[in-house]
Amino acid sequence: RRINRVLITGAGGRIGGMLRTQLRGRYERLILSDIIPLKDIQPGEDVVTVDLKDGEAVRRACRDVDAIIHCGGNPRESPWPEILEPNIIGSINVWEAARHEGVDRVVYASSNHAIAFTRRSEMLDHRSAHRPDCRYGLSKAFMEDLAFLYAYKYGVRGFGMRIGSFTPRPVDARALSTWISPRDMAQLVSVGLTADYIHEIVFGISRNKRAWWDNSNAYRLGYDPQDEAEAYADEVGHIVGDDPIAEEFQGSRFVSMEFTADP
Ligand code: 15L
Repeated sequence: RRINRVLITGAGGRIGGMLRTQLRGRYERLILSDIIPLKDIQPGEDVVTVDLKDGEAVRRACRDVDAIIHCGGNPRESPWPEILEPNIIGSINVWEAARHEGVDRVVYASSNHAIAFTRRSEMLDHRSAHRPDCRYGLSKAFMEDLAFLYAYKYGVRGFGMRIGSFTPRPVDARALSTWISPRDMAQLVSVGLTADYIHEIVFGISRNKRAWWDNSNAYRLGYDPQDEAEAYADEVGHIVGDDPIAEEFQGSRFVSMEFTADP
């Protein structure tokens, strides 16, 4: 099916905002949704202010949409209510709307924190079991399972990107493993918008030598990252935190915060 009308949720956020400019002019219409009113509306853009916990509003935003790029929600560890509404209820509303409005696919921002309660000595791939390292990571694990269910049961294709660290350049030693550059992020979303699949999980990282995640599933689907974090090794390789639990696990601070178990 041809993708003409694309909805970006969280279009005012860091990744959504980058995609808004990168995808400009590529589709007949970009529908941009955020909880905060968006400004500087360009030709080809429609802007809607939507709180993801409002199912009716989400459904309206999905009318006549071919694909959703779901970047909306809370991107941080937070108390339960602030995870439950935007991330859990919000995701349910997005996939319910996709199902009932006949949306072809949802390309969505999952996170490494769905699997990052894992020692840095271990390699994972797209088939590894969920190991959420915080409430936020658990909400992403839930979203992946939600996407799987709606793909196989209702035919809403799902493309889950377990994003590492999205910044203009790597910021510390951990990012030499987890970084994804803006242009690689944009390319990975394009793969999600064009490839043929039912539901897939890929890692949102550049071509990083020190990666902890085997991204062969993304490569198989056509992802060809142009950047590698290793190019910044001299610059940031010495930037290491002093929290031993954070440094031992892939999820870093997301693992060590509130950590009271025996390591
Ligand atoms: C995430 O999921 C966060 O949204 C982002 O701010 C970073 O902390 C990133 O993970 C990361 O693991 O570096």
